[in-house]
Amino acid sequence: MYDNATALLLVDLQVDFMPTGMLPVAEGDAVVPLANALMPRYRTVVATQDWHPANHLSFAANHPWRKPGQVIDLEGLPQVLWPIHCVQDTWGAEFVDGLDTSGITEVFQKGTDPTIDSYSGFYDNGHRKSTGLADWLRERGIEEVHVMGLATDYCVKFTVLDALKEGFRVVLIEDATRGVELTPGDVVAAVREMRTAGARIARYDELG
Ligand code: VGL
Ligand code: ZN
Repeated sequence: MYDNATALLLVDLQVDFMPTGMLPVAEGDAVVPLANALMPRYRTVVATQDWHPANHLSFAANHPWRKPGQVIDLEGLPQVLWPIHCVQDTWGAEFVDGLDTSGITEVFQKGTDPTIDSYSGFYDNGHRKSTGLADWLRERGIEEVHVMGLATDYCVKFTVLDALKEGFRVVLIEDATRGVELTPGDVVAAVREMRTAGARIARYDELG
């Protein structure tokens, strides 16, 4: 059991990010047993949930003639276009079946504004609106967060970078994450970026 100042952050362990989902992450299912094994060690477990309205502008389908993988300008920000995924109240947005959700203390949803994407669990991509997660953690005396989940090169990365900016110590549980890897090398680059920003990179079995 960790001390009360340490929280576990489970990023986007949702049906659509599983290998058979709408935005498949290779081996995304492999991290679910690690989440289940880790949860009992923490007093505070936060799960983020990508939670888009059907008209979300990160969906290629909502832009005529665009396809997934293309990058557009969305209200002044570069936006990768994705397949339709994690639509609110659909099966794809649910936590994966195998996840023991009874171990989750609180869920933070993101990506609800159709005009801006939100990879981080803390802020949207323009840092315009907060989800309230940082204050919620601080109110509970959390000083350190251990982060795992999907996807390493998007939501995990931006959650880790924002956690560091908010002043938390951050441990990335590297082998409990998997990436989208739109371009080969994206995952390695993302881990390097998190390390450079101040995250400790650890393996599941090093956590103790
Ligand atoms: C994610 C792309 C779009 C993620 C969410 O969870 O990493 N990636 N929406
Ligand atoms: Zn999304």
